[in-house]
Amino acid sequence: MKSRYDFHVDSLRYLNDQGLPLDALPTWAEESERVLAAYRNMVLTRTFDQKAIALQRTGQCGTYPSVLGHEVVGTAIGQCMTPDDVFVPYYRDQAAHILRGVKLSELLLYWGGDERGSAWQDCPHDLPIAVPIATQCCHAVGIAAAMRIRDEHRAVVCCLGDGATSKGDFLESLNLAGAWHLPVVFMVINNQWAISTPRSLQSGTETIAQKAIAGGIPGHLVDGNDYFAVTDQLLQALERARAGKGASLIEAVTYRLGDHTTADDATRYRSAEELKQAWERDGIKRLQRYLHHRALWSPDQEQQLQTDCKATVELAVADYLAVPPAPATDMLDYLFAKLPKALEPQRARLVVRHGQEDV
Ligand SMILES: Cc1ncc(C[n+]2csc(CCOP(=O)(O)OP(=O)(O)O)c2C)c(N)n1
Ligand SMILES: [Mg+2]
Repeated sequence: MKSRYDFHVDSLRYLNDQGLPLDALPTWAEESERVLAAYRNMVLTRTFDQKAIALQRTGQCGTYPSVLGHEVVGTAIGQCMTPDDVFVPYYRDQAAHILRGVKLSELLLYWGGDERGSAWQDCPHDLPIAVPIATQCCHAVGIAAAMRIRDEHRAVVCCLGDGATSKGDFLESLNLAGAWHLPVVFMVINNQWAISTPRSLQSGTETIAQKAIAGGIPGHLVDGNDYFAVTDQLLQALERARAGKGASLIEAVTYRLGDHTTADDATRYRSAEELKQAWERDGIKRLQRYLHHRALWSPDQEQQLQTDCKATVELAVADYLAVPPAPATDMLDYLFAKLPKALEPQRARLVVRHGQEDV
């Protein structure tokens, strides 16, 4: 019997767990300012994350999905994309949002239950956070199709989780991206869990990257805790997309170090030992060790960074808490072009109860 088609999935890793290069690093890694900026963004993201959880625990924020463990991937995305590209996020992309220009106070506003937080002031063409799983993949290919039709040299980065790759929205989008050679990069963040469903039960495929093969696009596996690997693979995928050569899928293998959201308790379904091992592969620690090896970082700089990040986050919290609540009538006014008659009494009651002007 003849083999008709062989496929392969490549995999990329540059740093070992101790932050030492396993091989020669890509040339762009010589730009130490870029690498330092990445590290600072990861620490800022983690500081923000801790504060957001604390706000939820004290009744000052709604249900919040921790980004703990995803900081490397998000930072690489934020650095590799150009302002003209379009970011199509899911709900655990805080690190990328920050570099795209989203304000921390906007993120808090959104997770505080106020939709006005989604109107990113400084990056209006990035999409809002998608909480419904995988639906953003359809939006991403739609935007990428528009770019292709207009012959623009831009690209879309669409983020999703390992669990999202089991959904039809993702598989249909992948198919279209391949069939139409669309300028989109699917960044699958495989954090080993989809709430309480482990990766081993999520899919029969050995890798998620190989799902790309069915769509006729390349699939790459990267160590999602390795800043150099994620960045290098993404730079190549974006170059390919902008050059009109089509879509790619990158599976970034990492670990969700926190609970699924503040409404979850992961100790009920995963072992302390598994979590401990995952912490040993933490990407922030790994990059910090690399910076120390290269004599680019010192304990004093670390302390200063921690202080600066805390101050930045506190300012954002103050901005967030100072936003007056949206009028309760907004939930009706923005849902209907013309309010149905049956809801008019409800709207009138809201006006009375909240003392708002009927506009
Ligand atoms: C359409 C839809 N179905 C179910 C849910 C409930 N839900 C929220 S998160 C989640 C798991 C997603 O896991 P994964 O894609 O791996 O992303 P992660 O949360 O691990 O980052 C599910 C099923 C949802 N938000 N939307
Ligand atoms: Mg997951």
